[in-house]
Amino acid sequence: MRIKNEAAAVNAEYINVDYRPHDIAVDGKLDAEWAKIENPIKEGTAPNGTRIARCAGNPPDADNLSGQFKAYWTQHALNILVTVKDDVLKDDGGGDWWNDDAVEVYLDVDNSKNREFDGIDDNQIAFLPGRKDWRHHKGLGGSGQMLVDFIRTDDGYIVEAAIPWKHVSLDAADADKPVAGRRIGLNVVLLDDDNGGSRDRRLSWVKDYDAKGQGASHANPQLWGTAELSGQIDEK
Ligand SMILES: [Ca+2]
Ligand SMILES: [Ca+2]
Ligand SMILES: [Ca+2]
Ligand SMILES: [Ca+2]
Repeated sequence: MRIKNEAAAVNAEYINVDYRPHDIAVDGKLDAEWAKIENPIKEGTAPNGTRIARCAGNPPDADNLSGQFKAYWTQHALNILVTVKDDVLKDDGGGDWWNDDAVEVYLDVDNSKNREFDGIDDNQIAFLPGRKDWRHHKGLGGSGQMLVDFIRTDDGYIVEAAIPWKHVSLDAADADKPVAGRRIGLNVVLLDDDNGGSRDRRLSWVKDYDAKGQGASHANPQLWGTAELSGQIDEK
């Protein structure tokens, strides 16, 4: 198991990720299960989800761009819910989808937290509400079917996704499988474009910007937070 390579330090950003037997339903509706997911963090709990609110300088108005996420794990996938407020949805970036509205999920499955993508199990996956589609931008892109629901709301959008462990290098069938106690590197990022052309703003779960105020976690897994898989597998 590559878990032995886990970085010694635990980042300040840290959540517990509970186990559930079933992945999300791709049905165009917010799954009821999410209301029961709390993702306790080290100091207290986050009943409405963990806020994605870090940026350089002043944060935007909540209606312009704000959001939170929740997660749970199954033997098949990491399930994640990202609820986003965004006043104007844009999808004109073509191949440069990072200039549009998007949710990015970063996963370092062995929590090695290298300074660069390790080519083993570090992944950048983008979910694009304007196209109801996703991209595996950096990482493995292995087998396993990605399950994704995009739900438009009055003030933005919701992404529900089940990211198969096989897709990001863990295989439930072999020795390197998801188990309670395992820690994975994680970050969740929101991208916002409101007027077409290039991206307008960006928010991150972890504080990840460099001295120039640019987001740096897209290239540096060392900056990512930590999610610990918890709970018991129900074998029935
Ligand atoms: Ca659903
Ligand atoms: Ca906006
Ligand atoms: Ca890694
Ligand atoms: Ca927007």
